[in-house]
Amino acid sequence: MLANTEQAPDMLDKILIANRGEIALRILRACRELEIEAVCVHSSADREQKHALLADESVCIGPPASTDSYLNMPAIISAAEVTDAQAIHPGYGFLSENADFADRVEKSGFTFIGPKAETIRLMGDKVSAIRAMKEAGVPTVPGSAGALDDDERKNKRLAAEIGYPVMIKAAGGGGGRGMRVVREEKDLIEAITTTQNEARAAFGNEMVYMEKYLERPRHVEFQVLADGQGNAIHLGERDCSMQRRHQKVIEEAPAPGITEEERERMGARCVQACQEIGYRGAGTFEFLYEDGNFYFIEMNTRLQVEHPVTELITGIDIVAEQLRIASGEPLSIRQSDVRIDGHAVECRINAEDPRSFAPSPGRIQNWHAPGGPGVRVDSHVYNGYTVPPYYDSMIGKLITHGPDRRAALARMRQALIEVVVEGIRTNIALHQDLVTDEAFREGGTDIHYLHKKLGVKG
Ligand code: MV4
Repeated sequence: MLANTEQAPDMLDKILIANRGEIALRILRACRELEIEAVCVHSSADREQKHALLADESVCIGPPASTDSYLNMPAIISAAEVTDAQAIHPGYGFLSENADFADRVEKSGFTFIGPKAETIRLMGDKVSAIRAMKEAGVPTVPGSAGALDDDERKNKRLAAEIGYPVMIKAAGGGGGRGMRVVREEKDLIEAITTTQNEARAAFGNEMVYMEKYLERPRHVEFQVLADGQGNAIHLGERDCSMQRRHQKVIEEAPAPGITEEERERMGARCVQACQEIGYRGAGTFEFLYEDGNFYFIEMNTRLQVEHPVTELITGIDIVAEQLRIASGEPLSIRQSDVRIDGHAVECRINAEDPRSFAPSPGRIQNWHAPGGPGVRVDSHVYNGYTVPPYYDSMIGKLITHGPDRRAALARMRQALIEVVVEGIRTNIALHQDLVTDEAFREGGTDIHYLHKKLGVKG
């Protein structure tokens, strides 16, 4: 196995990072380890970004609004051309799951650091994603075999067969957009029509499908790596159930209560699915987990915000692996090399009002990072940094690791005491409340836990 610091002969020499914030810095750091030159692009609001200041070259790609900068495909591809970069890393969000962007990157002669455009397209359409997973032997939610048509009697019969409550979801949706719970037959037809109309307006695709609605699931997702040359491995699972309005707040790995046997069985299914669809790069299989059963809901074809918890328990640098795979190297890690060591927890620190959850941009007057054994801080902010109002409010992530869940949580409690962010409002107090919450400390709280805990407040 190659050590992380060795530059293999055929590695990429220079890449462009098409993102901002903590993830741009994370990718830059991986480039430095692999001796790959890094070009960063930034909006005019992001000139003082840490990664822009640290990069080998920086290119301003447009005004502050994302649509004019981080979503501006011609500007990003031009930046790659003028700087002579070989590949483009999209990070997460922005253009990371845009199949047309992946296509344009490749057609312009660059490597897209991610799966093939056709794979992104396959997984972007939830109906085709579920069909592909079913064929590969991944367990899915009981539901319609494909998109619904307008036959009302047939749809009512289908819902009765599945059993109420059911959920109507848009094929073009995902991440919580375009879905509706139906508890009784009298509401079914209107729910289908409304979801279709919303889906047409929001995604330009009116296709909807039906699933059994699971009342109290947990969100458990499996991390995979595949080289597109027939080799694939899984790095175990994460629990991301602690969320508010589809924004994850705390993630951890491994998922509480998941047995080694469940991990091996589900991991093997995900690996097999990767091989069957010719997957390439890092990816995540999202499942709902309820009463000991896994149900596939979506696949993310990108690096995820919460990748560090998996890195800490496996010792594998997921971003470095993405860069090796994009360089055309076969996977250097075998499944038998992957060991789960202890437990890791991640708290997402957001610049937001603790009561309203509204973004709280502004100048950070004082920033102090926590430290000590098993503490990792992934953040691009510094003393005097101004959080711009144009983008996501996440300003960094605290990630702790320990020999077991109790130890990882104890380190997180201390990290949350040590961290200082002054000048803007943050959700640090919420995290302090959560890591001392009795039910959360027990482990295994479901996706509705935070909503219920916040009660009238959230
Ligand atoms: C569901 C569900 C219950 N039953 N599907 C929300 C985001 C999208 N990825 C899928 N989502 C859900 N699908 C069935 N059949 C509940 C959710 C859901 C959810 C899932 C994961 C994490 C947080 C969530 C919050 C609300 C609803």
